[in-house]
Amino acid sequence: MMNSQLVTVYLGLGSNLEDRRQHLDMAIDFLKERIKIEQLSPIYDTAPVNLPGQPRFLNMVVRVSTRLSPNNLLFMAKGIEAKLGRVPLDTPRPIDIDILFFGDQVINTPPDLVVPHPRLFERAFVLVPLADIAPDLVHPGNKKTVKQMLESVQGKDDVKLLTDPNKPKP
Ligand code: PH2
Ligand code: MG
Ligand code: MG
Repeated sequence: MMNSQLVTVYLGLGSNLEDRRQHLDMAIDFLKERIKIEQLSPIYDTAPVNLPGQPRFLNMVVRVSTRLSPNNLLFMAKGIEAKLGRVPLDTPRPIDIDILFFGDQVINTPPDLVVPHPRLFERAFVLVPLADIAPDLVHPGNKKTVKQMLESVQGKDDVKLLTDPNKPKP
């Protein structure tokens, strides 16, 4: 079989079920078994968006490189969500793994695979950590950089820096 291209992918991770920090760590460990983790953003404590009454989230962004196809990567991400106990209901989730960017590809096969993520430009909980590791990344649809999208997004004040996972734990 022909080897497919190595592609840089940005994943958004979110948890709003305790232990949130441990759920992020476990998701990263599962990801490491299948794809190469290149960089982790800091972790932010964020107000829930469009989920009234739900607890606050921890959110972060991960840069990975992979030869998996978008569909296979999505399948893997759903598998990790299931392993961490996610149920397909509107209840607090141990982990949500979203494909934010897949190289500079534009993929439109709703409902499951729409890349870049259709709501990332309006989500401070995605753009703040993304800007920490990829401020100059250009959105292939709207041609804006992450930094530019971050300037016009609302809700940045309730995206609070928790900790930088790249620094050793105290
Ligand atoms: N994810 C959602 C909807 N709302 N809010 C925050 N703060 N963080 C999330 O990850 C999040 C959300 C849908 O996946
Ligand atoms: Mg999501
Ligand atoms: Mg999701």
